[in-house]
Amino acid sequence: MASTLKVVLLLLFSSFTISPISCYKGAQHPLDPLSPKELTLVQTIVKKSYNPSSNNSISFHYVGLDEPEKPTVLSWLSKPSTKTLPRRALVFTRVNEQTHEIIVDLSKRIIVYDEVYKGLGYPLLTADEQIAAIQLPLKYGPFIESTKKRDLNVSYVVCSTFTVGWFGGVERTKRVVKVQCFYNKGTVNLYLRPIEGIRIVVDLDKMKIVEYSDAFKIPVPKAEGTDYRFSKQHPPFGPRINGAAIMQTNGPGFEIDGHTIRWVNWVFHLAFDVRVGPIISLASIYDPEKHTYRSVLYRGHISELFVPYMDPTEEYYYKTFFDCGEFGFGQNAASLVPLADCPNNAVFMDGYYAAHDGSAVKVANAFCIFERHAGDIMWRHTELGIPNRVITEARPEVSLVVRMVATIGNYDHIIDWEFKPSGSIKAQVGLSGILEVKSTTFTNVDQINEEVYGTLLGDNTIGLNHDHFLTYRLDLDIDGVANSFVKQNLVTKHVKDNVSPRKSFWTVVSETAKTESEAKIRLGMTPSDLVIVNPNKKTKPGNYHGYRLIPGTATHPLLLEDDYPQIRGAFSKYNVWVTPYNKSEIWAGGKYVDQSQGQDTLAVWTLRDRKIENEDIVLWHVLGYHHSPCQEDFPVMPTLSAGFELRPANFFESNPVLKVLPPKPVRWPNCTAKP
Ligand SMILES: *[C@@H]1O[C@H](CO)[C@@H](O)[C@H](O)[C@H]1NC(C)=O
Ligand SMILES: *[C@@H]1O[C@H](CO)[C@@H](O)[C@H](O)[C@H]1NC(C)=O
Ligand SMILES: *[C@@H]1O[C@H](CO)[C@@H](O)[C@H](O)[C@H]1NC(C)=O
Ligand SMILES: *[C@@H]1O[C@H](CO)[C@@H](O)[C@H](O)[C@H]1NC(C)=O
Ligand SMILES: [Cu+2]
Repeated sequence: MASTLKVVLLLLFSSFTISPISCYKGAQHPLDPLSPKELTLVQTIVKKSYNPSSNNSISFHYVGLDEPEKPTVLSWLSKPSTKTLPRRALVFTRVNEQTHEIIVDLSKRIIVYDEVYKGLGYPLLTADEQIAAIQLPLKYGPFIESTKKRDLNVSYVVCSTFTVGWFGGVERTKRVVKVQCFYNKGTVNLYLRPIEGIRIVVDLDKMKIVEYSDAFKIPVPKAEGTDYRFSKQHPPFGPRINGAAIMQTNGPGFEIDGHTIRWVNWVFHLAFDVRVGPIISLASIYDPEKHTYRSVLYRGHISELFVPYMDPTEEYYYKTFFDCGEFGFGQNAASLVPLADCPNNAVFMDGYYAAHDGSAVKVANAFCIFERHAGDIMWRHTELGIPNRVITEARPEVSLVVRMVATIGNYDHIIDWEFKPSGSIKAQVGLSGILEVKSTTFTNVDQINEEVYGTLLGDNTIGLNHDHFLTYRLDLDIDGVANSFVKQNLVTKHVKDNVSPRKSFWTVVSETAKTESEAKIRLGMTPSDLVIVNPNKKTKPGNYHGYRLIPGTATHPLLLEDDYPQIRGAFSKYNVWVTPYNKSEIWAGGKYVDQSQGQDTLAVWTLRDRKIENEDIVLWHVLGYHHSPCQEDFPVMPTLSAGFELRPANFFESNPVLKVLPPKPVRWPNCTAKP
């Protein structure tokens, strides 16, 4: 056993040194997110390009890596080089009420592109401008009057910004947000205590209230029972949750080198982006038979999250949010809490983004990375069929998880990427946090005599119906960039001519999608396995190397297709889309989502019906929930998860984890804990 171990380790080690992965020691990885230094440099270069003596104020709405062209990255990786590729930043700014699209060459320290964006829609809202906007009502005479009228003490009023959406007008609107206010006296759970009847519109460029009305009043729901802090709970308590800790006497089983993570048979790159949060790049898996790493996922990340609420009344109709493109997953990343958000064996990584003024902001512990020992079984078999013998083989499952939490106002999104030694990649999003509710006069469902657009969760509180549609952009490169998308339809066949006692069976009828229109799929309609294959690489028996998409629950939009929010969120129409790789098609709801009119969505791009067979292709997967709230979601919602799996399908010649080396036994120490 010991000698086998040594041999395998040596093999692994020698192949490591010839693998492309270790060739960039000393140089910066071309897909690294912008460092704080680079963010500061962008700020300096961009600010300098505007006349500092003028009164123009400039705000930064997106600063991210301008991703180098894919062939450039791949050739950099394949050649042993310690040279850092030229670094460029993509920047969206607002100057003089205009949006600028800028590319900064960080290596040459110059702006290489600067154009005013004249199209529809606006960039990400910054955190700072939202903080400024929510202060405005608190000093605004008519609002103070309104709080008095409701017997509310304005010192306990907290407001929040909400994007306004688009509802059919063709004229260009100002960059405005709606501000809704809440009463947090006696609770920190402000979202469960909305102050109804007041309409506030703030112009973000002018930073002032431009519309105000107070139409009616309804008492805010009571504070009692809304607080989620442990210190505010009253008996009866319980149950007590049993604690556990992972012991890894040899430390973590993974290695982090800059942003590159190596674990067991995987290597991948992890980046932080202000808009989409975690980005997994260049995920490759080691094939011990081929003695090499094999590419699986060039780039994978959430592209957009569409959350339309189902209350069409004047006070709530506009709530149709695009959480990535309007608010930013990275901008709203929470600092993860050790031992609660992540287990004790987790390692943390910070994230950085540019603030409103362009300066670098650190999100401490934005990511955690940990080995998951969940007590699951990787594979097993008990053989009872051989007389007088019982043969049992089992291997414990261990996986590697990368986690980030984006808290957009009331909702918390727990974003996980999980890698398994078997070659599977699982992506999962857990929803937690607070529901969006409205106040009502009803205290019991028996009193309800009108449409309330949700569920009565308690006295005076309606949890509003809504959807969550998440779209993932998955640029799979299965053993190379040229891939095809194959629908392996499962088709019922009739047994003819009475040759069998059976009447029917099903068989697989494969269909390769030639163009984008052939790859638009609403899941759940016809049974099929969806596979990205490399049509140029076959296994020994002749099957194409591939990876299967194993979807989770299929959710389809219920809004009318010509309803304005649905036009903007048109990427939710299908659960699967495939497009040819295009560096500028990253954000499924469009580059400028705030107040967009759906002019730049995945649905629009695919109207070109481009060729996708044996091309560099990108798989888009939309998953979601229709969320009709229930009382258990109140006052804070137990995590609800959805996800999917990317799983090798004829990628390996046989079970890739047949010969995993079982973990060494971990010694439990005596009862004395380490200080
Ligand atoms: C800048 O602002 C000051 C005071 O607000 C004003 O007097 C001046 O004319 C402005 N200059 C320009 C170039 O707009
Ligand atoms: C409002 O609340 C603040 C802070 O608790 C308190 O100091 C103030 O007296 C209150 N105002 C009124 C009118 O009750
Ligand atoms: C890439 O996508 C953008 C945005 O959809 C489009 O304008 C451009 O023409 C595309 N480029 C190619 C080569 O298709
Ligand atoms: C404690 O550790 C010692 C030596 O490491 C071992 O001999 C002993 O059995 C352990 N005691 C318990 C209760 O596990
Ligand atoms: Cu929900």
